[in-house]
Amino acid sequence: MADDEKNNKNKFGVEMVNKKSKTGKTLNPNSIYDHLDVNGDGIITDEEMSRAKELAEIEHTLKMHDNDDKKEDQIRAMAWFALWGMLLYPLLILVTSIMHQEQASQLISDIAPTYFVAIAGLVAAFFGAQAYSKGKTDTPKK
Ligand SMILES: [Ca+2]
Repeated sequence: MADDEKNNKNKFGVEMVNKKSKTGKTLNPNSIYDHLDVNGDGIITDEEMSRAKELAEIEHTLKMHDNDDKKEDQIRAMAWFALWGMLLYPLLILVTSIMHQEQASQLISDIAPTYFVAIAGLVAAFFGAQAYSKGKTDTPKK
């Protein structure tokens, strides 16, 4: 085997890669990390990499805050709905009674104890969760 002809191949015929070229990494064409090269010089520096990471973390935090906000709104709406239901429940009995729907009136009255206990539990859970999450996040408010 003549060394000068196949100087880039080892004895198995596999092309040897020059070790020097391994120090600089290259991205795939159309890599999903192309956007990390902010200034477009074709080199993703450590700085660009860490900045992208910071931005991703900030984005994530903002999204989490947004989600928490929506969740709290939802829970608050639910608590209000439950309280209004509690308030209007006796009224419903009264209305059915006035309309001489005695059976309906009786049925609603029968459900009342279960309903009130369930709603009370729900509202208690709401306030409990509020107190718990307030105690857990003792970071100062903005
Ligand atoms: Ca760059």
